[in-house]
Amino acid sequence: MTFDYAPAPESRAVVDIAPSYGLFIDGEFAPASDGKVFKTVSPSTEEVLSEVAQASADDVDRAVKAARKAFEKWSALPGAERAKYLFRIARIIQERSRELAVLESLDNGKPIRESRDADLPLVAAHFFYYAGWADKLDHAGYGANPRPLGVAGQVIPWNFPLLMLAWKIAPALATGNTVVLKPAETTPLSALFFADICRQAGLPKGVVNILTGDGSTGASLVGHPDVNKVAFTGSTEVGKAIARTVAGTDKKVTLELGGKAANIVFDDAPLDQAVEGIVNGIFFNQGHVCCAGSRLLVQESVADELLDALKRRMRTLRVGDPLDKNTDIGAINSAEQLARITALADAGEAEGAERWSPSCELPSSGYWFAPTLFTGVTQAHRIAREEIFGPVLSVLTFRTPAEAVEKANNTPYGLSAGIWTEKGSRMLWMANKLRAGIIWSNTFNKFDPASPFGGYKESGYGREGGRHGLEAYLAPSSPEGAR
Ligand code: TAP
Repeated sequence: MTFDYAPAPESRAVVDIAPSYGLFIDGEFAPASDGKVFKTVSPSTEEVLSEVAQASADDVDRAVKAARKAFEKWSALPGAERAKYLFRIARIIQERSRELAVLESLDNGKPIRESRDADLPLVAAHFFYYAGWADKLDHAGYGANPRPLGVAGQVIPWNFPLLMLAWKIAPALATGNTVVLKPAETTPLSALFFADICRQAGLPKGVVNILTGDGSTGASLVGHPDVNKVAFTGSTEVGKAIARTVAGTDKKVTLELGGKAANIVFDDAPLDQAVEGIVNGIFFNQGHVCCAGSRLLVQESVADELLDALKRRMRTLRVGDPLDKNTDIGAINSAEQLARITALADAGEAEGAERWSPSCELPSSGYWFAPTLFTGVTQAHRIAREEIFGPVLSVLTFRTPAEAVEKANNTPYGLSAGIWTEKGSRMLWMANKLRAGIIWSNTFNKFDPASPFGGYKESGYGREGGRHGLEAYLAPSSPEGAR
């Protein structure tokens, strides 16, 4: 299937999607051992994009064996040699970035402007960043000759398919581990294209294996006795199940789970800038963002002014075709996710919050949800407590900084927070009081491969990104310092 993404003939970019894909094991694409397949659809059209192999427990075993075999040589390569492969992968991603951006928008539903200008540049940046560490691990602060763990079993969600893959695979390979990765069921395609990039880069067979499948494939991978390290991004519920599976084993685990971030606006904040940050915080990627600013806490004295400006701005948001460069909000990733968002928004209304959306026409096929604002929200409402993972903002007010902190921290999650104020002293005071792994001030949703990312409380443990991200893939060095 060929898709044209052609705003102008001279900037034509095309992605070729095959009618079917196999699993990527030991450098080859092959069908599942029991022949099972599933369909992946475009959430903006409900059109079937391709049929993909559904990995069985036997396939998991084959992939882990391939990764184990490859580990011997891969871990023994000098870091500078591993770096060459990672740099090569990063460059190919840059070269193929338009194709990959279109693919990501088709399979996920996200606006092309975001996949092109945010996801893809960050994916390449991650590989470049960790390529740079591969020959400097002795200087990472883990003692001389830090050792890789072995085979990493990695399970990722559907909201940033290629970016989550980069967060997982780049540090694992840089540190000398080999990988078996399972992408989410609704977004398998970019991981399969990445498998092709690994071949193009000449990566030795078995170093990266991609197993498409559902939750049962993820569970088999996590529970496989020869997996040394588990890296998971996804829901808190599945994260807890994974923690139970690995309890009592010597597997090392990192969990990046849900969030319910407070975006806190003080009366001295630059309000126009804050409005942009609020919009970016909750409507970026349809709100399918674990660190989304889904609770707006606004100081009472500026609440009316801010909400007026926010509504004006929301009226300008365009919802629709992900491949249109003017689209701000694309499709909801799946019918199931749309049902979850709808149910929670309905609960918000039923519990007494006031619902508002700008008038906007939604396409007739596909999965869509208009940008939505709830005012009159109390801390007891489900929309203030539960992760919606959609374009729905719950607004609460506060009077004092202490009250803002109390409300912001009143959640089982602890992933991120935003602070909008002109006062540097207040930023620092708040940053110390907020129980969140990432805190932005006068900005939101800023990412950098050099910056560690991860949560407190039920948002999980471990950090990805930066020097800290290496730690998750390294064993402490032996007393002799020998590998
Ligand atoms: P999940 O249902 O948790 O799925 C995540 C991944 O785990 C998918 O690949 C899924 O496969 C797989 N999986 C499902 N059940 C499993 C099991 N029992 N054992 C092992 N793997 C299993 O989450 P989702 O719906 O894809 O993503 C939304 C959630 O992820 C949100 O709560 C969001 O906050 C969180 N999230 C967190 C972060 C960070 S960085 N903290 C980033 C992105 C998303 P299937 O696709 O086949 O179900």
